Amino acid sequence: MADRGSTLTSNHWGVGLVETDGERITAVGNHPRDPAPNRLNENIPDSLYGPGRIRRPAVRASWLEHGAAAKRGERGRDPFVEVSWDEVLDLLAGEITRIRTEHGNQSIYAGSYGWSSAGRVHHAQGLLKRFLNTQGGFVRSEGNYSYNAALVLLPYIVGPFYRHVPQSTRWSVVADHSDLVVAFGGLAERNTRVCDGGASLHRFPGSLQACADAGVRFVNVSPLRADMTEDLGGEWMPIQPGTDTAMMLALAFVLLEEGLHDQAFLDRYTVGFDRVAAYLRGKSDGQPKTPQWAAALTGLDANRLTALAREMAAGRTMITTTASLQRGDYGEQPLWATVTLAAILGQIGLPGGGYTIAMAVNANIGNTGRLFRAGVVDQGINPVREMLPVAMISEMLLNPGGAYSYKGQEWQFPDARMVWWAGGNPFHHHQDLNRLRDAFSRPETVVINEISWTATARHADIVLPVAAPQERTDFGAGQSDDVLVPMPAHASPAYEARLEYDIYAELAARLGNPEAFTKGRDAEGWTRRLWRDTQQMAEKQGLSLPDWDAFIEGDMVELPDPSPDQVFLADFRADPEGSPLPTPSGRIELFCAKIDSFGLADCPGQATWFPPRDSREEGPLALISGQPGTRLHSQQDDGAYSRSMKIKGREPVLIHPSDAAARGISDGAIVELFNSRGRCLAGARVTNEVRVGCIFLWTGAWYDPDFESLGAEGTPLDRHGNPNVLTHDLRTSSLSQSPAAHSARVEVRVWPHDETPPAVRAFEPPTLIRRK
Ligand SMILES: Nc1nc2c(c(=O)[nH]1)N[C@H]1C(S)=C(S)[C@@H](COP(=O)(O)OP(=O)(O)OC[C@H]3O[C@@H](n4cnc5c(=O)[nH]c(N)nc54)[C@H](O)[C@@H]3O)O[C@H]1N2
Ligand SMILES: Nc1nc2c(c(=O)[nH]1)N[C@H]1C(S)=C(S)[C@@H](COP(=O)(O)OP(=O)(O)OC[C@H]3O[C@@H](n4cnc5c(=O)[nH]c(N)nc54)[C@H](O)[C@@H]3O)O[C@H]1N2
Ligand SMILES: [Mo]
Repeated sequence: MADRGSTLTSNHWGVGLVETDGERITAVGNHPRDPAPNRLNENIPDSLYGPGRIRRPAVRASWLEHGAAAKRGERGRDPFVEVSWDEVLDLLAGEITRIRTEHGNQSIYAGSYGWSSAGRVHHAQGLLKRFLNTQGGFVRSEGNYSYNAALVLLPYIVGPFYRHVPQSTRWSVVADHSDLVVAFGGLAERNTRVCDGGASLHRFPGSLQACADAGVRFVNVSPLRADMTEDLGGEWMPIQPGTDTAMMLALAFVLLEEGLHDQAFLDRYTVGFDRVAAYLRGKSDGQPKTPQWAAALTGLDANRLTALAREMAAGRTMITTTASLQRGDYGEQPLWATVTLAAILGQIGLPGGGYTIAMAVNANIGNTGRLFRAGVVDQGINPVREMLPVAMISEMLLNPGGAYSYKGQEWQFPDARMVWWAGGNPFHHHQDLNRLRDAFSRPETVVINEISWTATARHADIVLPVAAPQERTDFGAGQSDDVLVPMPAHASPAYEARLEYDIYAELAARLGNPEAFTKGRDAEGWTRRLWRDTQQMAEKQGLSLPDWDAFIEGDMVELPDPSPDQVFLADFRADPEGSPLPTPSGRIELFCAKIDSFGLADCPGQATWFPPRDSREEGPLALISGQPGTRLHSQQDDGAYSRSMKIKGREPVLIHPSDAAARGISDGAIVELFNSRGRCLAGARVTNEVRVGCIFLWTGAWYDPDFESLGAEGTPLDRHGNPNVLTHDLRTSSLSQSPAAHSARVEVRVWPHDETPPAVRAFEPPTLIRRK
């Protein structure tokens, strides 16, 4: 190994420069051309070789003994038996055959949501789906955890989210044209360390600084001051989470009452403003959406809201709304209210005006785009029709055959007997983990491909240890990244881990149709094939890429930005008849007859205020579980950088000094967070960076249930600090059925000083025993 010239690798958080000792990866640094490198690469070496790495195939002990008749409620606490690759593949091939024969392919759920790793060929979900499609198919999932409400809502009212993101206005245009940026959910640098498929050159900090240098004024509407770097000199409006819709409606109310709305824009480019105006004035519900009304809900000053509305109308204003807002109760509403407010201002489609959704939720939005797509392993055709809106996993497993509503239609849950996950960690990403544990006690067989002993791996029956990105040959070409990165294998797969490609090829051989999966190629053959496809796509753009052998030994290849001066919806503004929107009316739907016709109480036909659902009884504090700065989600939480930020081994929870004082909590103390759904420990970080009444616990600390310490409802204490033991598993609305993690309430108390808190065990492997 490591005989290649290139030392590069690609991750969702950036390019890495790999150092090895000839056998193992010893350090990973950053690319010298990255203008704003981060420290996430520091997690790699420890995570690859630490105790959390899965070393050999493993089978849950009682499943090995009893197969699908094994007790299912013991998942997550049962010991495992390590077995050989031959044995595990024989077992799995037999189980696939049994499930297919007894229940059909529609009983295999392989929606398998998750971010897995960068790399075009060794894409975990893509390969799993390709394999299962050659075996009769599987139940897929639809949507994602990131911006699902946007995915479903926006096509009805403006156009697909996947048009918003690549076409969003560039920061350089904001610097040149905007006077004011009002950022709902802030513009957190921490989140721009990452982009799916790769974030090679981190331009966000520089782009924002250029705006500030050009005199653009920023307003950070967020419960966290740190969601905007101090250098920008922005104003912090510490809003109560879940109340942005009220604030946006109040801003719109002021514009309307003061005649600052752009009637000509509304007439020409939108439908339904009369309904919006009636709602703003309280004609339809008796409540005018005044700044005083919004002030009571948001905790912001009514006069400041009035003044802000006037400032927004006085110059060129860009409204940005992060994804976080729509990952809360009724998450469709802040999106619709954003569009409504921007339409009333009338600057949509003008340089530096209008709105963008999901600005600052990744490195590349607003900074760069991709000139051409890259080659991809074809997933084939899935003969199974059944699907699942991605966040309904617990509901599906708990209610096979149950009915639900989605996009205005009635659907039925499939009866999933086998669950197969590759490249995701539901015991990190899903809400209400105690409910998920219950749900995971239902299927007959749970299979996982993993690098590390995550909580999901511990809840599986069959665990397949797989190679990490630095242990396989591939190339990085992120969806919106303007760079192609060679990813030579720098070390052999550690211990007995294998390439997932090889695992499927062997399974397909056991099931009798290997060619259907491999098409006669090995993994390296696919890599060359995909590179050739990529070269051809480049050629169509007049660019010539090096051939594979030169590329894989060389440096990353930078591509020109296809549209550096992009202005979102400029084409529509210039010619609304010639470039209509793909909505029913061809215009922006401030009132949407289609959605209205669904008759959904939780998502009516126009932007509407709903208060978040958790009652005060759940706890006095609002819990925000934002993305961690020290890792990607739960990936490599056992790495050096992620661990360095823990407090006595627990995930830090940010709490305001007055909330801390009221509970006798001092900085660095171990605290217990709890509500009716669950409990976890965390380390207190007392800081006035957070709003009063609000606490922050980052996502991604590996869930670490202590079955020795059961709460009143029989729920185990999470020793480490995963917020999803506290979040609710309600959907944003029955329109989109999206996750709503950011709308949980909790209470916090000091862990009693005289009691030693239980040690964190998350980074150790589960108990491994000998076969009976
Ligand atoms: N409370 C709360 N919960 C949230 C959120 C929130 O804001 N609050 N945010 C949500 C969001 S936006 C998201 S996107 C999700 C993220 O949820 P996930 O995408 O599930 O999180 P990751 O930690 O990235 O999980 C990826 C897993 O894949 C494994 N992996 C990496 N590479 C490979 C590979 O090549 N093959 C295989 N087989 N496995 C691999 C990693 O070890 C890791 O365990 O979390 C969601 N959950
Ligand atoms: N370093 C790092 N970066 C990441 C990720 C990661 O795991 N690590 N994950 C990536 C992924 S998959 C995604 S989807 C994006 C997610 O991007 P976002 O969804 O934007 O990220 P969050 O961190 O959940 O939220 C951003 C901020 O929104 C604020 N906020 C939360 N709720 C509310 C609210 O109701 N109102 C207002 N006004 N503000 C609120 C919080 O202060 C929070 O800090 O991040 C990406 N970037
Ligand atoms: Mo996400």
